[in-house]
Amino acid sequence: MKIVKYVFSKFMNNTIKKAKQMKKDHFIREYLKNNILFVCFVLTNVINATLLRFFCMRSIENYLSWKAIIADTFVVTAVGAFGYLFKPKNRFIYYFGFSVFFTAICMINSVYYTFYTSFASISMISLTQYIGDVGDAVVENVLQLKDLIYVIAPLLFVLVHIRLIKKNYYKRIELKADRKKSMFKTIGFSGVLLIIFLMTLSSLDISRFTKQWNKEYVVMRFGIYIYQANDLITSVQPKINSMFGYDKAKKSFTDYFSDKSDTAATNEMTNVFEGKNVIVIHAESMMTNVIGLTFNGEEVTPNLNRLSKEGMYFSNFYSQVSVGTSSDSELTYNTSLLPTKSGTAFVSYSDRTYIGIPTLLKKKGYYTFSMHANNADFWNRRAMHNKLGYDRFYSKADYEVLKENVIGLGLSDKEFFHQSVEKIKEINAEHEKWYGLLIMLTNHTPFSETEKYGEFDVDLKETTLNEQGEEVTETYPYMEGTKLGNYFKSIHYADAALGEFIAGLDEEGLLDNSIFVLYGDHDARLPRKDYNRLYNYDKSTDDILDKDYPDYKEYDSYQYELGRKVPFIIWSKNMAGTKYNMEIKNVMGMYDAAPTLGNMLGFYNKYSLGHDIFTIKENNIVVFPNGNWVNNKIYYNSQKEAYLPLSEEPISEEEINANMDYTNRLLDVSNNIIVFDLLNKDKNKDLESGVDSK
Ligand code: GP9
Ligand code: MN
Repeated sequence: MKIVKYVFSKFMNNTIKKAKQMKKDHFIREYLKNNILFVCFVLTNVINATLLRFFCMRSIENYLSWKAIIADTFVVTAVGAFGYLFKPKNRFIYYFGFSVFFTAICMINSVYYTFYTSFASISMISLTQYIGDVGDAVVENVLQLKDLIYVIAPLLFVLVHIRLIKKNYYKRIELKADRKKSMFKTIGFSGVLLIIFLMTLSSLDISRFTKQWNKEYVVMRFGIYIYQANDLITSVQPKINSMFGYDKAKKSFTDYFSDKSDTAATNEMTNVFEGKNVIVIHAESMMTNVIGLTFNGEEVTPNLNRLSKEGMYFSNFYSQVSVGTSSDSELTYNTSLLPTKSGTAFVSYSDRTYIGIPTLLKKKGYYTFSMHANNADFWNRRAMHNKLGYDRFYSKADYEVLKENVIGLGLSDKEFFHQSVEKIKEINAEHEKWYGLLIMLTNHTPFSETEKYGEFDVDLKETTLNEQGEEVTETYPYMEGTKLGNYFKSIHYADAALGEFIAGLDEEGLLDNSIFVLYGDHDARLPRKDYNRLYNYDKSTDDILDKDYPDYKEYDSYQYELGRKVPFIIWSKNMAGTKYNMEIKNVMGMYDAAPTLGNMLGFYNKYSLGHDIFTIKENNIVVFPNGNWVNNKIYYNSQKEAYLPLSEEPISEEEINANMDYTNRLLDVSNNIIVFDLLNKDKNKDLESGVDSK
């Protein structure tokens, strides 16, 4: 009896399952039958977007990135949902129109990627000099099959449409259709997709999305359609920002510069390096606190230590970056302006006028170049290096990038420098005077490829004598395995690369008539707790010392913020022991670099916001984009509205208020210059003569 019951229930279960399955099949079939145009629209456009990723970023996790697939499906279904508002016979026009539009996005990006290894941006349209380049690119590239493959989508669509007409499809579904219901159901479905998508986003995804400069990353995570919409917004925003308030902005600009001299003040450093070749190193994430640091007697940065000892070392130098990190540093170093309040100057305001160091040196007969073995479009450098006045930008395409020479983001610094020496040698042979910027890359967060940095222990080794009088070495983990520890290994590598570069230049005689300038672009954003471990390590517990311990060195939020200093060094081969070999302790910011170098090399830009440190000396103040500021006496945190005294000198409230006003004024003037393009002679007719804006 039990067996009969069992067999019967098994039979019934199977029958129900089959019935359900049939119902499901029936439902799918019915859905497909009634929504064939919509389904076709969604599939073709999602496949196109996936194909684009496949052709551009040939790695399986990129083109099959499910986050991007969900995002693309969301966009296409959301757009497609409104197709239901049209009568079935008119719906084709709507879908076809959008299909052509989406296909165009994929095709343009496909062509653009082949040439620039990056995705297209609407803002490029405003950069007229690029239209020609891209136009040529399209023509030369038009025959590539991979760029045409996307056309299959709208063509297929037309074929489906013709077949549906023949089958009298549109009339048939006209009778059944509840158009609004279908639309709301589809919107509901795309809403679910959106929620799923949003839930998968990490804070890194969101931050990269808002900055929009790492285009490959954004396309990989958000899909091409959202990327392009975001690009439209970020491109249009600066235009909107600059539509209102021009007169007020111009007045604040004129007022600010009215009492500034048209010529530079002179001092003991004026023109001392005039006519010298200049090599500038943009040292990625290099911080001042590594200088002089040792582990088990070994220097973390022996070469940097040497440069700082032999050269002119500015030991209280701050970078002034905002969300534009590397690019903000380049902006401020070159133009003595501060980052913009929203967006980034390099990405959002690349069509503005800038007075960069290279532009000014070109007027003195210099040949100017920049070198960075990464994609030229990273941080929109292709456009901006031209704007800043570099005659030539050597980017990834100019370097041989073998797989074995890649660390982190790209070509290793050692290999980059090695290949760059050859290029500088050629430049030196062709040009009488030259100025070049080299942007390092390997010492970039997350500092995780420690096996590639070479041997450098950040543990603690202690050697003692045992009872028998033999040496015994005890090893404690100390900074091993921490992010800061990995940073030290990485910076040790970067330092060695610098050492090899200097030796390479010297071998070719390229240091003989040159000065070498190095700036750290920004801090490495390392955890504060790691610094606490560095300064307060308790080897007996392998942990941080107790706060009550007498030797405990508090590394509080102020220390952390002040500890974000970066090195600024001017060095030349035989500088050691000369009058130039000195440490300058006055606070200094990235915006003081151009005026200081200008005084030494013989150029002047009235519209600098920083100062020549040898003129302003101890009266200098460094303004940060978040409204904080520091001078020799105080570090002021504007978010906390609190300060840390840095000297014994008394501090008055008036002094603090005056500095706060100065900070706000400077940030406003800087932002206005960029947003309203106030250095453009054609737009700002009152601009004084003598300033040749590009
Ligand atoms: C990109 C490199 C790093 O080419 O300069 O930029 P960052 O992430 O430091 O801004
Ligand atoms: Mn950087």
